Amino acid sequence: MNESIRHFINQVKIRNAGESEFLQAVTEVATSIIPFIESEPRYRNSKVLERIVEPERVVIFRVPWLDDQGEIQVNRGFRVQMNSAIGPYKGGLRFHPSVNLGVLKFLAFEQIFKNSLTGLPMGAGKGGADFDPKGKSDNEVMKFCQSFMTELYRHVGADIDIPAGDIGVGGREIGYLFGQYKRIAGAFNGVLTGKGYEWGGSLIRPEATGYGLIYFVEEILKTREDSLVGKKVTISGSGNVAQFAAEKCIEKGARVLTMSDSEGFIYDPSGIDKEKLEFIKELKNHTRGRIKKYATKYHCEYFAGERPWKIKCDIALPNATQNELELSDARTLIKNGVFCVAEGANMPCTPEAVAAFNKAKVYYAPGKAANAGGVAVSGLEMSQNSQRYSWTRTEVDNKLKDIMCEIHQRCLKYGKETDGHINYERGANISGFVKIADSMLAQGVV
Ligand code: NDP
Ligand code: 2IT
Repeated sequence: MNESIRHFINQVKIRNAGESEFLQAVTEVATSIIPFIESEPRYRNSKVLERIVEPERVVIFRVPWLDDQGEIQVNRGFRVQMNSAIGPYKGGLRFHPSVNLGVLKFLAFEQIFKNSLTGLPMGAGKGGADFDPKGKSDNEVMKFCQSFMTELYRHVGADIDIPAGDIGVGGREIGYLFGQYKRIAGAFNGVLTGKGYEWGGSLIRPEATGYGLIYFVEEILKTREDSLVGKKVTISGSGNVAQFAAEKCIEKGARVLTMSDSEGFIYDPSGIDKEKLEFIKELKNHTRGRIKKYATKYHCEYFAGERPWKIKCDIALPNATQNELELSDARTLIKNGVFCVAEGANMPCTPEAVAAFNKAKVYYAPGKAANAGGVAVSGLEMSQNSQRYSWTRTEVDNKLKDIMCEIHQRCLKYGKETDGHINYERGANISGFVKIADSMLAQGVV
């Protein structure tokens, strides 16, 4: 690490002590961007990176609600409005007990570069609460969402800040949040994305992150004149991203061997097919049960408390959460012949794991590029809302494919190394940065 990178990271550390995920994300980006900034005086002299790491605004608020027993519960809500250089703040809401300011700042920071890479006019934000939807009744989830929006509504708006889903926030939660926003604001507009199709949502938004991830993997495979047919794929997670990544893999002729939740993973050597995936969707989206049930139903192995990275595969797709794939997992994957790792989740690979992949010349696609399909179709939902019009499934799906292909091109622009290997991490960071930095410079000292 050179001296200016070390100095920059130290300054960020002092100002954001204890926010380990945020510091991890900043270190990753700064390491690839600072050498580039040093070669471009207009970025260096304008302290643009120093500005980007400082959120424009953070709101923290109390979320009191009554549970089914009539007891008062208190949670903490957040919205990090990170960067509005290229559009209104845009990014998901996460409801999970592990949510804190540092986690949301890391996610909002990643969102800056991701949204920039989509080519759409979206700034960056992220929010959420330390609320755990697991084990709560629909009524409790609704009460919580209503209380959360009762405060959040004054900070968001269709031209100001447009939240969406993330871990623990899917169609059900977006519905409750939208209903409450509409009542308080007295307006029906595109303040949230991920809405139901009948009330302003976009077709393909539920599928977009997972499908987009696989379209991105296909672009990688094209660089070696290869395809997904017959490839062995391991997936972690069994939520929104994992389900639709698996669906697209199956459609493309790959064999999906694993899926997981926070309690363990299932290994199905014969492959999760369409029918088995429907079982997982029903289990996770409606009955809200544990992945272990799959192993009982389809008589395959279940590994309690473990992650799927010890299973031999060609392609690994970490689709659950941050730091779920560590150096030892990376080593096992490399030893077992993995050639592509693409992140459906945000920052699922630790920095040591990423370094090991790059050293072994494994194609490593960072989340800010590979999982950008979700927010991209959110952007398309915003466009449709503004036009008061809906595009067909095929129209949205084709636009998603084009966007993923363009993101891949943007990564190549700055990511190609002298030996021909593509460093997608550097490519995504620099390409995402240039558009933001140029916009900030054009807008003065902002
Ligand atoms: P869901 O809530 O639908 O699913 C999350 C999945 O990950 C579940 O299987 C969950 O298991 C598992 N998981 C969550 N937290 C942990 C944890 N701490 N340890 C182990 N497993 C965990 O969320 P999404 O599928 O929407 O999100 C998954 C990832 O994708 C996140 O990193 C998110 O930021 C990212 N992402 C999501 C997008 C979207 O549009 N939804 C867009 C781009 C990125 P369990 O049910 O047991 O908790
Ligand atoms: O991490 C992400 O990009 C998301 N959770 C989706 C954000 C969005 O606004 O659709």
